[in-house]
Amino acid sequence: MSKQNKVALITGITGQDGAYLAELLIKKGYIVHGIKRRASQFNTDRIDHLYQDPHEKDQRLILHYGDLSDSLNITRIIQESQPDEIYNLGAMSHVQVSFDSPEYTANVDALGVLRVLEAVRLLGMTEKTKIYQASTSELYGLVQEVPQSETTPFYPRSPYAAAKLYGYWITVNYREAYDMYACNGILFNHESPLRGETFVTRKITRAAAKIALGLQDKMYIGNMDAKRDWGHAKDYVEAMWLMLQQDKAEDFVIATGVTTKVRDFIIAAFNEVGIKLRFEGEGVEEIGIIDSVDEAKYKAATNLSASDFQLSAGEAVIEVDPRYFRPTEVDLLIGDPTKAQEKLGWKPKYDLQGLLEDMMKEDVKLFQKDLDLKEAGHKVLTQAE
Ligand code: NDP
Ligand code: GDR
Repeated sequence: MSKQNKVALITGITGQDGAYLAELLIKKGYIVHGIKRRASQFNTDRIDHLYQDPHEKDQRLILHYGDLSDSLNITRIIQESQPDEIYNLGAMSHVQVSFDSPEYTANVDALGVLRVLEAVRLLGMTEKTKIYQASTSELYGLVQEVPQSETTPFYPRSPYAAAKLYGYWITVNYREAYDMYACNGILFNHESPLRGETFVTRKITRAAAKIALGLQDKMYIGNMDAKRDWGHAKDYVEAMWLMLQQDKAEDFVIATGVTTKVRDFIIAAFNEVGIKLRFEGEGVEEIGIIDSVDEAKYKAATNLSASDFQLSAGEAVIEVDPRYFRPTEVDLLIGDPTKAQEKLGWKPKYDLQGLLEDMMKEDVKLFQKDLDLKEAGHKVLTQAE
């Protein structure tokens, strides 16, 4: 292997962004080290296509067992892998779950960042190693101004966001105190076919695909009035890499500049499979009933004809369930990516429609397999999300 190969370490490599970033860096000729957590079952689905047998020569992807709550482990992995670049993507990343596990979230999402920075400092690697910290638009929380930019004040609204606030500032502090190349990407929501199943976009695309194929007849949802600036994860990992290729470490907002209501994302997703929804009522009483099926669109998406569109209860219901409401909500996110466009030359390739089409196509494909199993007489399990 050439001496020119840069070495990167990705925490959170088994997650959505970790998988796309690992693929991007390997394409660019990097040797990629990643930290995976020990689990009782394989948890590397998203990166299995990049996996190499550890006995092969010229390893491009090297996985280490580890956890951001374990400073000895983090320090050892950094020492062994000697990375030129660290992408700290590992986190308990679900906002609602952070209300259930606030202490764990703080340990991983706040102190985990400190552990990475301090390991690089203690190992005397501050001149060698550049660090990317996965900061978030959740830092803006309660709306102070729109669109949100690098200068907008923060007002976190969840244990997740409060922990990420510490991660943001400790990164800035290490940059200033020890002259480290450490920067924050303040990324707005980004999604993909690899998105975790319990985030709202993926929950919706999965439900629309299953409902279209007759595998499910109802979707429970939380606050449909929240607005998010949704981009594609493939575009966003490109921005992470660009942030570490500059002369000077700086923090950047990465966003599309377009915001959309959860409700409109639902309508658009069902529209992709030719199913129109009608919303009725207000608040928790609000339901949507399948109104009609666009024969051509439905057939194109599912390979079925509209007469195959059968639901057990006769109608697909979108039911608001307060269990998905958060104790404190972030109502409106819309980012201003001007600085990233000007200084990094970053420009997303996907718009919302492109993102939605990619997600719906993959989810229909995924559940078509379930449909085949069902038709062959197998039981198909569905799980509440
Ligand atoms: P995911 O939830 O898909 O992935 C999170 C990753 O972190 C997984 O690999 C997970 O491992 C790992 N992880 C969780 N806990 C620990 C721990 N204790 N020690 C080590 N690793 C751990 O998140 P995304 O890929 O969507 O996001 C990547 C990062 O970017 C996160 O930090 C997130 O907070 C942040 N972010 C995400 C945005 C988004 O819209 N996606 C927007 C802004 C910021 P496992 O697979 O074992 O669970
Ligand atoms: P978010 O993403 O909290 O913005 O955090 P999520 O998709 O979970 O929620 C977006 C909005 O949708 C509303 N919502 C629901 N959310 C979920 N998960 N499930 C539902 O049933 C539902 N119904 C309505 C939520 O209330 C919210 O307003 C994501 C994560 O990736 C973070 O790690 C990241 O930092 C931010 O994006 C930017």
